[in-house]
Amino acid sequence: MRPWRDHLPDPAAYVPDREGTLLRAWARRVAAAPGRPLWHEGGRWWSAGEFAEATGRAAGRYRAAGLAPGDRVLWSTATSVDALVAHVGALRAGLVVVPANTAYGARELSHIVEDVRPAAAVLERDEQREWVRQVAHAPHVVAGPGLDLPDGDPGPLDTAGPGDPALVCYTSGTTGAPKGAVLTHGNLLANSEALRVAWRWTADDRLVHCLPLFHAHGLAVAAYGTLLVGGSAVLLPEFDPAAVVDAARRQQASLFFGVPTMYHRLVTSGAAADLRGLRLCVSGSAPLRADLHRAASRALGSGVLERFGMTETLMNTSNPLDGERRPGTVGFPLPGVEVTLDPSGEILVRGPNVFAGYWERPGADAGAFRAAADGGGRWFATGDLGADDDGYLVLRGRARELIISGGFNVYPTEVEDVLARHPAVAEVAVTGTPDDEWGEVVTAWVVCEGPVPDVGELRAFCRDELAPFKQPRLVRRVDVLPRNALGKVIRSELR
Ligand code: MLC
Repeated sequence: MRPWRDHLPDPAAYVPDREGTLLRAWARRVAAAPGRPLWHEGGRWWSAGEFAEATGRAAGRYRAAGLAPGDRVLWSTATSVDALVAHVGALRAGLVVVPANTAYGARELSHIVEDVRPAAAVLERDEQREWVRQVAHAPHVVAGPGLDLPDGDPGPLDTAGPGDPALVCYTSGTTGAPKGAVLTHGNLLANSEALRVAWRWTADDRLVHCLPLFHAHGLAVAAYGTLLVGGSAVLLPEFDPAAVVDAARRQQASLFFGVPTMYHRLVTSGAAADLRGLRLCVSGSAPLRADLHRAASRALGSGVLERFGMTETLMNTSNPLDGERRPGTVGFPLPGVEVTLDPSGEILVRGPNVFAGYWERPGADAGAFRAAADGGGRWFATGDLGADDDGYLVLRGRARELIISGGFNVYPTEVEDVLARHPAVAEVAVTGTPDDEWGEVVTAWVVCEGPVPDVGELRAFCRDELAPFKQPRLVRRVDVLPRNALGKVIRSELR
């Protein structure tokens, strides 16, 4: 892999600040230019100073509610300024934010609450607030994104150090329940700094932000990056091609970040051609097929820049801003990040972006990290397989089973466990089927003695247990599931 120093026009521009935090770097930006626009929502701009004040007030509300540094805050909200105020306010108070998908149902949310034992929960939907109140470790503070709590003295702000936890982000392995990846304040800064340098992201940039905030892409890449560089972003509550074009034009945006499904919709709707004014369009969270890459780049008038990251490491590699943005590849290691391949081809990563470990799961840590032969710190084994194509990293599938649908991760075993309980299903295996729009769609291969339940029935059956994006979209009947000598289903033979 081409090391990052070789492809940056000015490697000296990357001066890692290992003592700092994202919050402190941002506080310096605000102090220097409090009047600069930061977030646009509902027809008006929030200035950086206004947002800083609101987040300080939010920190005071958490403190008044009895929360202390290190306490966890479950946070599951739609993309909005309120959500960001509640989020950044919690970080400023030294609280640890636990993002969760707003599509999660009672079972998915309860697991997180039981595991991380949050002191507070900031939740978008009324029913989510009901569910978490019923869990054994129910948080004692439950609020909506507007943080409708009494005001209080925030005390000292931004005191968390680089090694202190900032986020616990839940992600599944192939087996077992989702586990929390602990990301530190130092990880958040390192990630944003690397992107600032690699994409030459400046205070003059303006992003169209239509990603969910509860994942690394919308949060750590889009929102934190905007804060770090002192730039601005137009927040859209959902992805709609016409709304993206409208926001980009009216607010003279320069950046768009999306998942491949969004690029597919921008191309097929014809909206991509109206985004030619943008300086940079970045794709991530799932592989961008080379043909879609080319079609989108043609329509947008400049090459889509594909990059590669994951919850545990935030961003790892990126195609170059200058030079060839090669379709079908995810480019080179980002500043400060080292990437290598083990003998089986699994991608290993180390650097200041790599998380501290899984929340209260030393066993999972032992499996995820590998000692380094050079004594230079441990490597994180990503579970993705890669190859080196003339210095560019190419993703070659996954060492562990995972379906990526529209940029959301779906773990086959979780879906299989639920479907197997359907009375008509004797056996089931779940795989991802390639799909133009979604990248992959969840497919259930079922063995049934009687009639096969149709997809509508299976989705209805899962409704209380699985968020809609995990539910099958295709159902295929098979007489038997292919198994190896140990009886394990060979999913790769089901495609
Ligand atoms: C929504 N649906 C999905 C889905 N998203 N089904 C499968 N996969 C998905 N990703 C469901 C809806 O619940 C609905 O179900 C039906 O599909 C139709 O919905 P839609 O209106 O067409 O979808 P939409 O709401 O427009 O959502 C599509 C999307 C969204 C692409 C905008 O999926 C999205 O925002 N994806 C981004 C994911 C993301 O940010 N990932 C980052 C992970 S971080 P029903 O049953 O109601 O009909 C990470 C690290 C990194 O991976 O490197 O970035």
